[in-house]
Amino acid sequence: MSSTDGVSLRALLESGRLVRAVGAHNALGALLVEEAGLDAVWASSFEISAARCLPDAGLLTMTDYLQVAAQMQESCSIPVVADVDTGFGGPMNVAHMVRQYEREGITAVCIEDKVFPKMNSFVATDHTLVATKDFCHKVEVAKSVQRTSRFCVIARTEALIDGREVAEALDRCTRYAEAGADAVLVHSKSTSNEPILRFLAGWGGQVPVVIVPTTYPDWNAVDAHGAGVSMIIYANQSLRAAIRSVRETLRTIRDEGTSVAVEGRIAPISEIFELQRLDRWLAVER
Ligand code: SPV
Ligand code: MG
Repeated sequence: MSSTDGVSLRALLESGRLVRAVGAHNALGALLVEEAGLDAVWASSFEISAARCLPDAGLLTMTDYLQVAAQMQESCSIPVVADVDTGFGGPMNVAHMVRQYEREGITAVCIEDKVFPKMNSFVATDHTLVATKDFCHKVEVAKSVQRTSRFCVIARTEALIDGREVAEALDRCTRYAEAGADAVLVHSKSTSNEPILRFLAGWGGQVPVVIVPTTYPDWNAVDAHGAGVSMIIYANQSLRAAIRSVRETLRTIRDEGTSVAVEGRIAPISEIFELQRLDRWLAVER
């Protein structure tokens, strides 16, 4: 089942409950997010690029990202929130992107206000932003071409990533909401939640606020929700967990000459059959 049939991000945001999304880079990762009882999958540009051993620097094409997001949405029934960077270029690229993503069953995209090609927010480099009015135009274009009312556009500001003041993040997000954004994402690389708390104190509540607490992970979800956050994205923890775990397993196999020592801590084949929904496939054959 895809989220064309299932619950949309819009419905989750409108419920007033905290929405928790977790990053993934393929269909299996998306299914694991759903299986864990989380609300949405973040089709992370960082994870999807890393899965190709490439930096998150706008190297992959829209088609590359869309293919992964669509496969994720096919594998699970919770909404996939597609991280579409800058929208892959200018307003025309944004229009094309929204049409293609919506056609593939994606119900939410997140576009950010950096210059194309962007660089991952945690890289110590330039994070130049486009002018506020130019990004508002992208948001308006995205909203004007969507075909169904359930499609959601999250407008993300990188103002704090670019070292600008909370006041600018607030001004940008206010204008993005006025341009039609269904939610705003305020990203931060601070090791404290303090800039986000100041943002929330100044936010008028026009649309829901989304955060990505990668560098301030100690802020509990319940407390963040209480402070006015509607959605939290745990953007890359699955990938980081997988890398650590696979490395440890491979080292053990290399050093011990057998896989005996890892057998108790790796998934049995039967679990993989379940994730493949093998029973259902075999029923088709019968
Ligand atoms: C991603 O996961 O690709 C994101 C979040 O956009 S960040 O890596 O923090 O930029
Ligand atoms: Mg990204």
